[in-house]
Amino acid sequence: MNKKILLIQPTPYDQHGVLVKKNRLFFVGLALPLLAALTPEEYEVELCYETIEDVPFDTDADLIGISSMGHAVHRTIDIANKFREMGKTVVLGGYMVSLMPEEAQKYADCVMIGDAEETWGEMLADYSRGELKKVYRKKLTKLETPLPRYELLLNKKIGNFLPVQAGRGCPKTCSFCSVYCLYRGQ
Ligand code: B12
Repeated sequence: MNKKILLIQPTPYDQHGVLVKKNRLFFVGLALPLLAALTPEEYEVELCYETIEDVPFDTDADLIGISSMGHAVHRTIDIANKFREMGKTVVLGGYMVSLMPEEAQKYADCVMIGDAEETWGEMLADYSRGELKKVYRKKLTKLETPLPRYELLLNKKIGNFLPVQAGRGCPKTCSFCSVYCLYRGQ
């Protein structure tokens, strides 16, 4: 088992089953560079935003982390299946997985529910000992989060600004919103 992790944000399929690709992803999500920042230094971390780049299926990384949003859930499953067929270990996390963890477990070696700040390091330690658990879930009590590894984004085709996060969750309880479904107004 090597010390390299590939983190992927899948792109959705369009109505014809073709992957949605763009020249530029103007507003990049922070989940991947944040997971990279939570990763111990001995690991090499590579990020892939599939909307603007191709998934390197020939990667030598043994551990593959995939972030899921609802619109790209079918692609998430396809990528997970392909890597697992190659014998890689697949960890799924993010909004969609957190809302449907039982379903997600069918396609992954490990599922992380909710925020990863307090579980990512534990999962990596378990993984390196060969004791990976099927599910990790720890409610965030206080948002103490490192600076995302922005330098891993700088050479990518993104907008000319970088996002920052001001918090997590939302005090509103709008029935149509995934943030409410996950955080329940907290
Ligand atoms: C930035 C953002 C975008 C950006 C970038 C998206 C991208 N693909 O990278 C843009 C503007 C492009 C965007 C677009 C869309 N977005 Co958007 N977006 C966000 C936003 C505001 C912030 C996300 C973020 O960076 N958060 C900060 C990071 C650090 O937090 P996080 O993502 O939650 O990650 C933590 C955990 O979830 C977990 N985690 C996340 N991924 C993984 C992976 C692994 C392996 C593990 C272990 C853990 C893990 O660990 C992280 C640290 O704790 C969220 C709302 C929100 N407040 O979170 C919506 C949100 C993610 N978006 C959403 C939606 C619906 C969309 C669109 C589909 C909207 C549309 N109809 O077009 C499009 C999709 C476009 C596309 N092709 O990707 C929904 C997703 C709902 C769902 N069920 O999946 C959200 C939750 C908004 C909402 N109110 O419902 N979005």
